[in-house]
Amino acid sequence: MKNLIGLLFLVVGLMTVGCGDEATGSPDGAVPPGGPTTHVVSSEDGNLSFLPADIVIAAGDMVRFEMTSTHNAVEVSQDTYENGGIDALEGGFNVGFGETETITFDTPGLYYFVCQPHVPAGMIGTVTVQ
Ligand SMILES: [Cu+2]
Repeated sequence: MKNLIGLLFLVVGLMTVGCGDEATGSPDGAVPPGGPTTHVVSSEDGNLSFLPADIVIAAGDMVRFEMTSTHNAVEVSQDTYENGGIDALEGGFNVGFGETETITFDTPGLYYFVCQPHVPAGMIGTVTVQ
């Protein structure tokens, strides 16, 4: 019984040390090397494409959509994307004309987005989250 209590204190002690290390692992809230990255998808007035149109990122990364005044970036379903539609995906991201918004992608998968007025010109894009 005495040994068991001793073991219990040892385990609790180790857990406390573990938490202490974690708390001091990221001073000043700095993102550690290998942590989330912010990528940029932008547009230019007079240029009917996203820059870049297709990007591959890691789960937990962010994409900052920087839209100029004549473009938006609206998430759509795969079906809408493949059929040249413009209907926004319910619950999807929606960056308005001239707006800049940072979206976090936590779940791996393929995300589709379009610039609604310029779908006929092929202004569409994807975010692949690995
Ligand atoms: Cu556009």
